[in-house]
Amino acid sequence: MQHQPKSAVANVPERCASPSLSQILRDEICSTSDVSFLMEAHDALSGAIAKRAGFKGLWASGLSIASSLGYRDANEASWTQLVDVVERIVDSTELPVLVDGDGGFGNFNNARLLARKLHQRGAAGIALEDSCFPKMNSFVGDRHSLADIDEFSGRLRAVKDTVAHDLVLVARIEALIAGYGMEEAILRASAYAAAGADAILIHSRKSTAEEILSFASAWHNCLPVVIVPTKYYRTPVSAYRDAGISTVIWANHSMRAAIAAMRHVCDRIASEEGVAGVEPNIATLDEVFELLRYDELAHAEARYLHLP
Ligand code: SPV
Ligand code: MG
Repeated sequence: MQHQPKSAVANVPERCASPSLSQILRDEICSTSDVSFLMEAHDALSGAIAKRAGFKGLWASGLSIASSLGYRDANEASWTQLVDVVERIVDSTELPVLVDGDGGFGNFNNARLLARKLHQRGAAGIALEDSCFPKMNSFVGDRHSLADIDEFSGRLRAVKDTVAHDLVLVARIEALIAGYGMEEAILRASAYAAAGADAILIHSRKSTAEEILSFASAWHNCLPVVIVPTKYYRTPVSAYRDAGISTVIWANHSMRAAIAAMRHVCDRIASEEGVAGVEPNIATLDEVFELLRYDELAHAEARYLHLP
């Protein structure tokens, strides 16, 4: 996936000039020629690090963004907080970002407002799940209530009518999470395809990929299939390739890595009453300055800042 930066100036985006990002995401998600990957970002820094690692597209994870804001993944963060974070991720990375829009924060009207605002802030796509507001993270508890198929299809149609081709629309099925079984999942996938979804995200809480591979086999790629192998993390990507999966989302690993690293460093500094011990194992300040492109600012100053 190639992406030409729109703006040569770091952190100065071309507002709302993102059909190209959306098209890039569409080409990736809708291509079945090979599997593509989206890396989780929960802020501009994690987005920049993912970009540095070579990822060409990002997943603005609801769980990770909520966690970094100190909220639970239960619609505690507002949709305006979500779009603010997404804007920073897009501005700083200039990568296509698929945004986890949860259930759309309400009914069809809330969902289309969210989608329109995400488009305005430069997102490339939105994933909407068939949960009820307020949602609960798929891996917490076992009483997830599913939205009515027709009502959720209305949310999808409203988003499609509002942002048409400007945002990739991924319909996420929580039927397997909620324990409804494969037949219900396929029924929902067909309904969401008819409602205008560009791709289907099938989610599973099983520790093996059996369930999502059965779905892929029954679904025959009627629409591209997106998966989130958080619980079935041992499955090799070759299995997804063989199954014709279009997109794999690594959904929360930067956030969880950050927790482990910050916990470790805080514990050491607290117990050692000093920072000498941790210094070799943390990012240098030069790395920080390089990541955030302080060099670009210096060049810009030389060019534009003529002080008397
Ligand atoms: C997220 O990253 O917020 C997701 C994936 O929706 S999951 O946490 O597995 O539900
Ligand atoms: Mg989520």
